[in-house]
Amino acid sequence: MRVRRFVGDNVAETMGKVKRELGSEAVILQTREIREGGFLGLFGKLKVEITAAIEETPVKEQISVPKEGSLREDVKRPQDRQVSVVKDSSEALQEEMKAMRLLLEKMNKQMEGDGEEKSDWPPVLQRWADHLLDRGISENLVRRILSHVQQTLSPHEWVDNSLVYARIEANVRQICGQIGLIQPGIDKPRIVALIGPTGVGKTTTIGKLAAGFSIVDKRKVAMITVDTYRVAAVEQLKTFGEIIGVPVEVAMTPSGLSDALQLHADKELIFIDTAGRSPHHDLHMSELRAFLDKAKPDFTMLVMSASTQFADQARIYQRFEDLTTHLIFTKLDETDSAGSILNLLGQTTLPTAYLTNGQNVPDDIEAATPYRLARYIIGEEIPHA
Ligand SMILES: Nc1nc2c(ncn2[C@@H]2O[C@H](COP(=O)(O)OP(=O)(O)OP(=O)(O)O)[C@@H](O)[C@H]2O)c(=O)[nH]1
Ligand SMILES: [Mg+2]
Repeated sequence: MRVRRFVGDNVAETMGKVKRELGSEAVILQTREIREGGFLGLFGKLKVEITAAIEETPVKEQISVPKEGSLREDVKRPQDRQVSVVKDSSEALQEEMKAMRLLLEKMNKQMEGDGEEKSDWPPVLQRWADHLLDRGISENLVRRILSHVQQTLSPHEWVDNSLVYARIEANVRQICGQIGLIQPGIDKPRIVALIGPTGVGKTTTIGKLAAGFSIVDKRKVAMITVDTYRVAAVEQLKTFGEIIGVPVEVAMTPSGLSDALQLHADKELIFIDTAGRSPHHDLHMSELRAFLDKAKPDFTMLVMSASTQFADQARIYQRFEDLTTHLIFTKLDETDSAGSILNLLGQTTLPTAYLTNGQNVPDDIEAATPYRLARYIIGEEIPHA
């Protein structure tokens, strides 16, 4: 890992230097304001200092210790980060081993016939059971949905595919009934923060929402990113901002976030993009909490990918639950087993806000409705005998 210190007059200029020297994949290790010149640093010019690093070598070389006394105090800190990178990879290994152990336990249970209790359905309903299970809906929910079909339709109606589909869909819609969409503020901006694990589509979804509200609804919108961990993350939001004509601020610290919010007090909507957080990483979670404590968003939307398997979704949900007011499901175009969403919605009273189904900004997003959710969850096709 190559670690470098950059100094500039402001964040944008210094980030530009980082990008030019180390490229977009550089990782920001530390950002702070410093005074340069002046007596003992007093009354000097306020500058921004960014310490950044780029991965160049295999992990084992990251633990090389710098020569004694060769680093100044402020440049030493990144070294702590290097250690934490190594710690991170050992945490990841532990997680992987835990996941493997769970998988083995599950396989053992299945081999011993000790899995979830299987229901026996009349053959005409069994294909529906298989279809719903294939789509990732849990055995318990499938049992609940098909019992409802059995109880509300008479046996001669079970062969009527459209009737059974409609009954299942109505039941699924009921489970997905909680919906909550963003309403722009009237006297002061409504603040909307998107949170969630890495790579689920937070930034892309903010781009889609900001474009929709500003271009289609003609609302006054601003975006703020607190994801300053990677240079590329800031660039990504800035690019969206430039294309759709929405201002983008970069906030390095919770108090910087307050300032950025203040700057846009005249807007109707402010979107806050956060860095992807591993739900297993306590430090990351407390950093996120510090930003949210400061911003006090009106809506804190947990973004989850529909293509994540249910066990992981459930863990992510548990970890972010107390920060979350709404849910967003992304990547619905990437999976045929969005049933995991139903398992989750069956266990929460949090409303769903938006669904995204592709990479195109701003088109691939829709407001959630119980009807659309049910369509994604059950699929459109009728299972054949
Ligand atoms: N197929 C598909 N891809 C999507 C969707 N939403 C986002 N993506 C893609 O997912 C990838 C990650 O998206 P980002 O918006 O950067 O995700 P993020 O959650 O901000 O990621 P981090 O900031 O790194 O945590 C990009 O390639 C997006 O184009 C979607 O609805 N469908
Ligand atoms: Mg992002």
